[in-house]
Amino acid sequence: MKTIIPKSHPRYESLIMRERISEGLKKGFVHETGLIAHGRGEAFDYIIGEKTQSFSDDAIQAAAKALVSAKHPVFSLNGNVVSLVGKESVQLSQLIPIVLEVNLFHKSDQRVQLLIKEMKKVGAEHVLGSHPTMHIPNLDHNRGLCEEKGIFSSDVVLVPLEDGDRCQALKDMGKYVITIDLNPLSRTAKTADITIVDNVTRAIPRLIYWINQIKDKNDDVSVLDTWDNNKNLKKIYTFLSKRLNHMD
Ligand code: PTJ
Repeated sequence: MKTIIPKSHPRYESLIMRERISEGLKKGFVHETGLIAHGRGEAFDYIIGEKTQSFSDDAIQAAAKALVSAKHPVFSLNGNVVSLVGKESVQLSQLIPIVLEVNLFHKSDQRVQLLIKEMKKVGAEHVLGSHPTMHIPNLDHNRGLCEEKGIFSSDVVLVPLEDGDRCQALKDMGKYVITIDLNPLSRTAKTADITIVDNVTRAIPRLIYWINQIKDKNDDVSVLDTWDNNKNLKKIYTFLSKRLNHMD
């Protein structure tokens, strides 16, 4: 039976996310370990303050610029992302435009098909992922499989909730990697070119906001050489340690 969560509940947003992930698991979108990943994310979100902090917004703005100036941007979707922000991902894909590709850590044809179907149900016209003929070099197992017209030939790739190995392998291919990861200590966070330390449920709508701000302006939107990801991560570590020290 579906749990009804009253809007007045002080932890409404967080509980709704849990419901979506749990529904995603029942429908076969989310892998069972996706629940663990979500719990880890929740813990970091709690410490971050469950809002988009200024350092995250700076990273989102930089990501917007990188995506708008990209020649062949690709958005890599997994089970958690489709369950939490499927609709918003479609909006983003139509706005830039950006190619959508279902690319899973725990790959199975069945989950790929289910997720593509779900993305189409929420408005996507075309979603790659069902014909992965290429392999990301130096990434063992079939989690390295990807589509030639998608991730393989992308210049900028948006990979939320990613694993460190694949993030590194994408960088080794010369891709400009943007990630969204609530854990600023993860290997992915440290490896990506732009790390957005925020919940994907807040980061994607905010990314849409920033893209709308810059998209049709003729300003020089190049960010690829100017964004200092390590500097931003250091700001986050300082923020977190101060916050923890002042929590009574
Ligand atoms: O659907 P699949 O098969 O591709 O599997 C997806 C998961 C997420 C299970 C897989 O990629 C995985 O195991 O990821 P990790 O290595 O646990 O990394 C996920 C990262 O995302 C962790 O650092 C979490 O803190 C973070 N995270 C979890 N939920 C969110 C999040 N970051 C942003 N927003 C969230 N809602």
